[in-house]
Amino acid sequence: MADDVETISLTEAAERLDVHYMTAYRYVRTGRLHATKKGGQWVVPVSEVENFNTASETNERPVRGELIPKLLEARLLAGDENGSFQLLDEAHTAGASPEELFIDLLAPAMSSVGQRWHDGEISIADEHLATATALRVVGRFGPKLATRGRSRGTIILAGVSDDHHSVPTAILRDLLRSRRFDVLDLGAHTPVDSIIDRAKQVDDLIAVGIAVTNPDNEHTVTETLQRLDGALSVPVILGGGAIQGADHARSLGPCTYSESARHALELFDAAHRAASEPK
Ligand code: B12
Repeated sequence: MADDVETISLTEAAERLDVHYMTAYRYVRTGRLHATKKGGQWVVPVSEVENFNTASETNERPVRGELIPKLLEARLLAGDENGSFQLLDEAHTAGASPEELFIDLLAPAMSSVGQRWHDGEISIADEHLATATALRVVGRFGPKLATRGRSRGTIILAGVSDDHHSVPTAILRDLLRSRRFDVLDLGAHTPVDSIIDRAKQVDDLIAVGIAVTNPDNEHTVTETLQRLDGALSVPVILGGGAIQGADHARSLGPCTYSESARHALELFDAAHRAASEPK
């Protein structure tokens, strides 16, 4: 913030907005009120407060859905775990479903981070900070989405060897847990032998989910699918940003293709139904 910008303390801003200090602080943490820290104290441009006041009626309600991915992206790029968490938490309190939180709010924020990295607008360090913060927020939010009740069986998720993208399986893990599956997320860059070893230790295995996000890794994907097909008798659900459609998935090897996160959830439900049918 330029030195010539007239600023006031957050306490003063709260008074001028006629809200409690903590409400004004929440506006800052969720990115609705632009503020910076000077000497350890939050300061707010006077112009921000004036602009904010004119739109006060919308600020009491949770942030409108379409605004969240952009605000969330800014919080993630700032490494602001609390602010990112709070944005999702408010949307959750306002009724957003687990799918809406992670697929419609978090995933687009991360996708925009990727596009801005690709366009050279942000650095690899920025992308890494946003990703590390996203993983912390998913980890913190996940338990809020888990539902009680009898387990519907176990699902193993993994990214193939040489694919270092770990958010796709982290997100699907919590969405599947919210549907009462036990989920073993082996994470990114998992050798196929390890997937097979772990799968053989599970007695209620429903399916294996493979996420592919790195486009330069097809031979490893093919080897993984062929090995899993030979070793396991459960469906292997394949999806992710690097899979360009059903034909592409089929060309890579034996699998059930999922075109989106929601489609993947439906396919895991179908695998559960198939596994529950009397033999
Ligand atoms: C973070 C990131 C990285 C980080 C990953 C760190 C980490 N711990 O995760 C690092 C820096 C390592 C990285 C590296 C690279 N990356 Co990168 N990365 C990203 C970024 C910005 C975010 C990924 C992410 O988390 N997305 C959010 C989640 C939610 O992604 P999602 O795909 O929507 O996930 C959903 C699907 O998988 C879906 N789904 C559908 N069916 C199924 C089935 C199953 C079983 C599962 C689990 C999920 C699933 O559900 C998920 C949840 O909603 C993306 C941008 C983007 N558009 O995603 C680029 C991006 C994926 N990366 C890209 C590239 C090219 C690379 C590199 C090759 C760059 C390079 N030359 O070095 C390397 C490859 C490294 C490697 N060996 O993997 C490109 C891929 C382009 C393409 N598809 O053609 C992207 C799109 C950036 C861009 N715009 O160009 N990357």
